[in-house]
Amino acid sequence: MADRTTVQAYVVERAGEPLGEVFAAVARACGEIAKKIRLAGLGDVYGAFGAVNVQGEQQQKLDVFANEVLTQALGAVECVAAIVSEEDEEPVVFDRPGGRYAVVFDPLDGSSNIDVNVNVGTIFSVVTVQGELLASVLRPGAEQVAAGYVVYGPSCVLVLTLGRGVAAFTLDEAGEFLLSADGMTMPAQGPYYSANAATAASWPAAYRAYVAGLVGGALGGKAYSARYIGSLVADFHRTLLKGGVFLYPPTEKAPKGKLRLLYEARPLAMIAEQAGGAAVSGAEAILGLDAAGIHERTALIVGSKVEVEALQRAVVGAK
Ligand code: AFP
Repeated sequence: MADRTTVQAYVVERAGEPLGEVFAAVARACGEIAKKIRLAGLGDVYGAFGAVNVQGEQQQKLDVFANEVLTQALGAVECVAAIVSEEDEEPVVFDRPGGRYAVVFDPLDGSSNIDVNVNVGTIFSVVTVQGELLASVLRPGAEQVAAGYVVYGPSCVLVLTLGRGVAAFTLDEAGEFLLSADGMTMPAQGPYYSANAATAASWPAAYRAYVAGLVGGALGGKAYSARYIGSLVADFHRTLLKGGVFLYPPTEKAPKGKLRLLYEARPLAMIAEQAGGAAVSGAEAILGLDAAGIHERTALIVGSKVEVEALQRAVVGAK
């Protein structure tokens, strides 16, 4: 049963006023995005915006809207020194003395699903700016101060970690995210694996054998079932709640993986670890990886400990 604890109150109590303001801005912006998504069919918001972003992807109108709303909301927060967005080639730097955090985000992940009314999400991470901005955001994800995501689903839920556990907040009718779950834990092993099976022929052999093993009962005799939405936040949210593994392996088309290290893999890895799960890029923990650039891609295997560690063993063994 939801209590009346808002995101801001929760964060202020555990991490202080400045971070509370960052989360209040994110929550406000995501509330606006949720409203826009809910009414998408009634406004002129479906479809392509007509431009291609830095990733070479067609921007959807809602990508652009979500990016603007988050940029404006975070730009008004005194302690935010800069933002890094999937939609912007370079970081947006706010010239202010009190800036101590950079917020890194994917404003609307899975946006190609919008037109068919399938769940989409916002993913974000907060890092401390120490010295040079770029060096600060590229440092390994283990140094993230906080991370979270919003899943725009049948209900709109914001999940966050401040580095001490995981909590969820549900958007109410008045537009406020209220605490709906605290101390969330991921099952140690789950019933599902989640991957784009259409790309399996071009995965490294260890990944193909691993998934065949999951289906064939190699992990404790369980025969895993498949679930794949193609919207990372939704696939991750199910994995967090039900357990199992989400994997986006290297492919021939994307040998380094498709997903982005800074604003997709790192925040979800932090949440997974804080909930008792794990996240690797293959042989290595996601949170230990350095980044060479803000839009760097990675393979991502995230979920329950049993499945992720089994994958890691398989990849290390294949080397
Ligand atoms: P879009 O934002 O372009 O829809 O990409 C979504 C995404 O980055 C992520 O949300 C999914 O997990 C992944 O792509 C799905 O990729 P495939 O279509 O290659 O399975």
